[in-house]
Amino acid sequence: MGPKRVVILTGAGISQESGLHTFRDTGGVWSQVRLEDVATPEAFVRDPARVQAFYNARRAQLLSVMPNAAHTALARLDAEFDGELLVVTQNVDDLHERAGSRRLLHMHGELGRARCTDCAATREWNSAIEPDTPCPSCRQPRLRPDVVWFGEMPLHMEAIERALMACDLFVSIGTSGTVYPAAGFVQMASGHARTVELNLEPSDGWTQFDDSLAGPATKLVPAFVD
Ligand code: BJW
Repeated sequence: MGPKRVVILTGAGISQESGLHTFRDTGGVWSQVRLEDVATPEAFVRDPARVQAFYNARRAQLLSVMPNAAHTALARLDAEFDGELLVVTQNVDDLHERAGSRRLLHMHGELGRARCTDCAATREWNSAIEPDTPCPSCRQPRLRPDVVWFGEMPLHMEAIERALMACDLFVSIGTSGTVYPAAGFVQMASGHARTVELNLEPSDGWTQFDDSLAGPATKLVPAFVD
């Protein structure tokens, strides 16, 4: 009998072959810019223009990349699997939904959305946010990318924890497993679920998984799904 309740966690590695940098690999985002300068609430208070420029560039780049075979395989699973399925992505790109995934939660937010720090309204946002761009709801120039920075609370945690406690298969794809709380998901699923890691190379926490398969996501994920 196959699994009935599946949770899949994805990280930057699943989008690497689409042309998006990961964070911690050689040449990754955090080797080009210090995370303390762009991915904390304190950085945004200190230098909002710099933080907006960093996200404006990534938002523009996102328009030029496409989902790859790994995203497509997960979308196929979404369409065909008649048990409970939840894809939890740490990625702020929209490649899962562009591939067709529907049962999906973005725990670190979305590059394609803006949030007003004044009135809290969020909305789709695919162009640049300049320091003087007004919020369409309250007209205050207080927009920020709707992403989760260090020290901020990740999104949808109740629904994610509920799914993890009930799942019988947990699969982690393309993540270094260094950022919490996502790095702790394998422990939450262990004991009642089979846990599998699919990553370019074994992550630091690979020994916590029942199985760890090494290779590129575009090869491993379609093979795992089919
Ligand atoms: C391939 C591949 C290919 C390459 N195929 N694979 C407990 C202990 C210690 C610290 C903490 C803790 N709890 C919380 C913390 C603090 C902090 C944290 O975890 N720090 C650690 C660094 C230690 N966590 C937080 O602050 C989080 N908030 C929180 O916990 O709130 C609770 C709270 C709040 C307030 C008060 C009290 C409690 C928030 C974390 C937010 C992370 N945000 C970022 C930026 C998002 C926006 C943006 O994109 O700019 O999220 S940081 C960045 O890292 C991004 C990613 O989602 C995240 C994870 O990275 P990921 O996806 O794993 O990428 P990489 O590069 O690390 O790994 C890629 C992997 O892919 C590698 O292994 C490659 O080998 C592999 N790969 N090519 C397959 N082709």
